[in-house]
Amino acid sequence: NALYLRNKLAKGEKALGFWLTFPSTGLARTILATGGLSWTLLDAEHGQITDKDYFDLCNAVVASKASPIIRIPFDVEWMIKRALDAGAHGVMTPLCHTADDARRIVKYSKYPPTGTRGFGPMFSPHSFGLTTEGAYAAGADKGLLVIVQIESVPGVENVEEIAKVDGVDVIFIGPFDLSKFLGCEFGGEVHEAAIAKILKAAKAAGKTAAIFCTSGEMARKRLDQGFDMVSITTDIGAVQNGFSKEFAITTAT
Ligand code: 3PY
Repeated sequence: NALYLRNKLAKGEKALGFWLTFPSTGLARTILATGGLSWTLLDAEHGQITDKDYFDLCNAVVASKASPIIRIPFDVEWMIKRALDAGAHGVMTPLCHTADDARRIVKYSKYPPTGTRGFGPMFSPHSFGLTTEGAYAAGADKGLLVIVQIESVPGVENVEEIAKVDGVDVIFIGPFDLSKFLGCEFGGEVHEAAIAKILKAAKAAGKTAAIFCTSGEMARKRLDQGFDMVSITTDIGAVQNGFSKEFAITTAT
C-alpha cells in the first residue's frame, strides 16, 4: 500500500520529513525529489495552507512516495474530517493537554463504531493506493495516523496518560511552543528535561516519539537521542537560510 510513513515506522526505521508552509505542489515535489523522506507536514496551523489546498497537496506528496500529514489549526471534529477526506495519511493536532483531549482526537479520526468520523471519502482512496471508497473505509481506521502535539505545561504533566491512549500513534513535540509555555530558555536545562520526559513517556507506551526540527544539526541530535521521527527543516526556513547565506557571500567586503 501507499502508507509510506506508517510502513517506515512499522519497520523500525527513522522517519525523516519536512514541513510545508506554502500551498505549492511544485515546491512539495521539488523538495521530495531529494529522496529519503517518508512524510511531509502540510501546515494549516501556522502555515499559509488552508483546506482548499489539501487535496492537491496530498496528491503531490503521495505522487512523490511520501505520506501527507495535515496539521490542522485546532482539534475540532470538522477540521479532522476535512483533512482526512482530502487524502491525508493522518492529522497532527496542536496543543494536546490531557488524555481526554487525545481520546477526543482519536474518536474524531475513526469511523463508527470506534469513533464519529462521518462517511464521505470520495477523494481519499487514491492516496492510499486504492480505487474504491469501500477499500479505503475498510483500512482507514488502522492505516491513518493520529499524531498529537505535546507542547504545553499540562501536556508535559499529563504525557504518560496521553501516550497510553489507544489510537494515538505519534507523540510529537513542538519545541518552540514548549519553551514559550514553560517560560524557559530554548535548549536550556528545563526545556531539555521536558523533552526527555516526553520522549521517555512515548517509548514506554510503545508510541512513535517525534519532534519538530529546523536544521539538520538539530534533527541529527534528536535522532541520536532516540527519536523515531523528525522534520529536517521547513520550506520557508530553507529559503531564508539559503538566501541569507548567498547574500552574505555577495556583500562580504
Ligand atoms: C513548535 O515547535 O511549537 C511547533 O509546533 C512546530 O511548529
